[in-house]
Amino acid sequence: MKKILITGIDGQDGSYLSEFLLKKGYQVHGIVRRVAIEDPEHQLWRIKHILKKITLHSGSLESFASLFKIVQRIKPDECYHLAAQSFVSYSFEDEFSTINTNINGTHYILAAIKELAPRCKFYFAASSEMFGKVKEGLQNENSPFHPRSPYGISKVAGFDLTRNYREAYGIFACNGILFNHESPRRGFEFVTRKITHAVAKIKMGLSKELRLGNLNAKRDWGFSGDYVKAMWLMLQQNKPDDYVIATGETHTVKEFVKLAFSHAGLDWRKYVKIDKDFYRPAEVHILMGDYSKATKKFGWKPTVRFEELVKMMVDADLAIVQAKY
Ligand code: F7E
Repeated sequence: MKKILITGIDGQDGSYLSEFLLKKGYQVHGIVRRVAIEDPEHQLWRIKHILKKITLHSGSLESFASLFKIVQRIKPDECYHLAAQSFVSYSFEDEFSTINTNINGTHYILAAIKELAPRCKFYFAASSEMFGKVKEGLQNENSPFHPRSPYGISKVAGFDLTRNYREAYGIFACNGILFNHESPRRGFEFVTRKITHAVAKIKMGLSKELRLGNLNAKRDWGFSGDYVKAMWLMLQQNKPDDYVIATGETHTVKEFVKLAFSHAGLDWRKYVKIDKDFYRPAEVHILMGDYSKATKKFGWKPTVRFEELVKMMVDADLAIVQAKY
C-alpha cells in the first residue's frame, strides 16, 4: 500500500486530497500542529469525518527536527506539501513570519526527503500569486513571475527550491501552479467565503452589511475538489514537471458578489460597503490561467465553472447558517 504524507492536511485542499487518496486505497498520513490535535472539534472540522482513516503527526513548518522525524518514520512514497501561511493580506502584516515559515518549511521538507526518502515523489503547492503584476492575457508555465506580496515572494522561492531539488538531486519534484480554488471548505478570510457566508447571514437576518475592499480585482476561480486531482495526476507521470491548473476564465470580485447575492434573492447594493482597510498595499489586478499543458499531458480539465461554484458555496453556507441558528 502506497504511503502518502500531506502537510496542511487540515486545510481545504488537504481535506479533499485525503478523501481522494483514501478512495484510491492509499495509506494517508498528515502533519498538523499540536494545538490542532488537542482541539480537533474546532481545528480539524474539515477532516473530522475521516479522522479514523488517516494518521496525524504533530509537527511544525518552523521545526526541521519535527519534519525530519516524521519523514524518517513514514518514508512516504508521495508527499504533498500544501501547508503555508496562505492568506495574502496577512503576509503584508507579518512579512517576516510568512517568508520564514513558507520558504524554510518547504526547504526543510525537501531536505528531509532527499536525505531519508529520495524516491518519494514531491508536490509543491505553488501559486498564481507568483505571476503578480501581469498584463491582460493568459498565464502559462512560461510566463514571467512578478510577485506583489510577501506571500507571492515566498511561493516563488518555494517553486525555485522544488525545481532545484529536481535538477540538482534528481528528486521527482513537481510544482503545481494553482490559480484560486474555492469550495464550501474555504477559510472565512478569503473573499469568496467571506461573501457567501455573509450572504447567508444577511438572508437569515443575522447581519446587515458586508465590508469589502477592491471589487475590481479579477481572479480565475476554480473548485478545490477538481484541483486536488491534478496534484495527484502530476505525480503519476513518467517525468516530474511544472503545471498551471486553472479554469481559463476570469471574473471580478464584483461579479462574484452580484451572483452570490442574487442567488439568495438579495440586492447586493443594499448591503455591500467599500472599506479601504481591505485594500492591499500592492494588488494583483488580474489573473487567468492557461491549463492546456495539464490537459495535453494528463487529460485534466476543470469540471466546475464560475457560476456553479458561486451557487454551490452560497447553498452550502445557507445550509450551515440555517442549521446553526
Ligand atoms: O482575494 C480582493 C483582494 O484573499 C482575492 C489564496 O488562496 O489565491 C488566494 O489568494 C481578491 C484580491 O485570495 C476583499 O484584494 C476585495 O484581489 O480571496 P483572496 P488571493 O489573494 O487571490 C492564491 C492563488 C493563493 O495562492 C492564496 O494562498 O479579492 N478582495 N475585498 C478581498 N479579499 C479579501 N480576502 N477580503 C476582502 O474583503
